[in-house]
Amino acid sequence: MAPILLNCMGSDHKEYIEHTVHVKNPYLETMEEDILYHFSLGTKTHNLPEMFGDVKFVCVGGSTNRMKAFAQFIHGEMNLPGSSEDLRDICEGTDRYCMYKAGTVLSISHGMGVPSISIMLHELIKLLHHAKCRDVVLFRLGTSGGVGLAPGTVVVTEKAVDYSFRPQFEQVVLGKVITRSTELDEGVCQELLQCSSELRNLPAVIGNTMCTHDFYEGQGRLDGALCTFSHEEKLEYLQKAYEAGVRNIEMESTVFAAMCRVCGIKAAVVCVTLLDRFKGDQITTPHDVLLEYQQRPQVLVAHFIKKRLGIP
Ligand code: R2B
Ligand code: URA
Repeated sequence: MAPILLNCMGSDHKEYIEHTVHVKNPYLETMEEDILYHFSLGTKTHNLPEMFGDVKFVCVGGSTNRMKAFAQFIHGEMNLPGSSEDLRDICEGTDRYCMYKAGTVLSISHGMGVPSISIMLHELIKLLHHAKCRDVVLFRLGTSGGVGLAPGTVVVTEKAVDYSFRPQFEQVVLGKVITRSTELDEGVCQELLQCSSELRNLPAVIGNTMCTHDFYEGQGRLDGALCTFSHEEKLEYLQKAYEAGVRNIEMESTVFAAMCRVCGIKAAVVCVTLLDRFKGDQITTPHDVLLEYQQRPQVLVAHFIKKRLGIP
């Protein structure tokens, strides 16, 4: 039905739909001002089209330090003028999230877990809409627990799945559960895998990513403050996950995929695995090795962005 509808609306409209960020809220248009509270930005206090209108790539990740480091890294990789040390936190009016802009790349932190990233995504999607951004690609760069993979492997997510390995995200709205699909952009996913093959020291696979609402019990860890299951039961669950195509476990991918999909934004999830969950729960890898692992999603996505922009 959708293509017929689009044809009726004419090719200009179709082009508009394909390239812009869609907010799905009729009330937004009626608001005189929109305050993006957790970014400390607003439509009356800031000229959002001027500040962000040229943004083409948005990279989000859990930690503020990592996303600042990514902005500085991509600034250097893109040979942008000025010093990367001079990049300022655009959200300095709040300590909820940080935001840096390097050329056409925006780097933002989202904290840990679904509620934290979903608040950030509501405000980010509105920001991109108010700024009239076009053809934006959104990446989540993160860490994860691997399922049957060598630590340090980067997983590019095919489908983000829930605790039952279903490609869906459940949101409670007015006391009722709304289910949204979590499929990600296949083209961007394949392009990222191709990019990984062009880089040294960047083992990468495509696989499903399981998103949980907890790091310990929710991910079947035996080392939390609470544990109600046996070692055998943990392994049985991980084996089922593996058989369902799950290759890593983290805490944000389903809502990320669902919100981007509804709003027509091409999106990808790129997470490095810090350990193999079949082999343990505690993260015992030395700090310097972990730091290098955490740079891998950044290096991969930087390569993707440079390739898209034609930067050698
Ligand atoms: C990965 O790492 C964090 C937990 O340590 C969480 O934000 C995630 O998805
Ligand atoms: N992040 C997670 O959510 N789980 C892990 O095991 C490691 C990082």
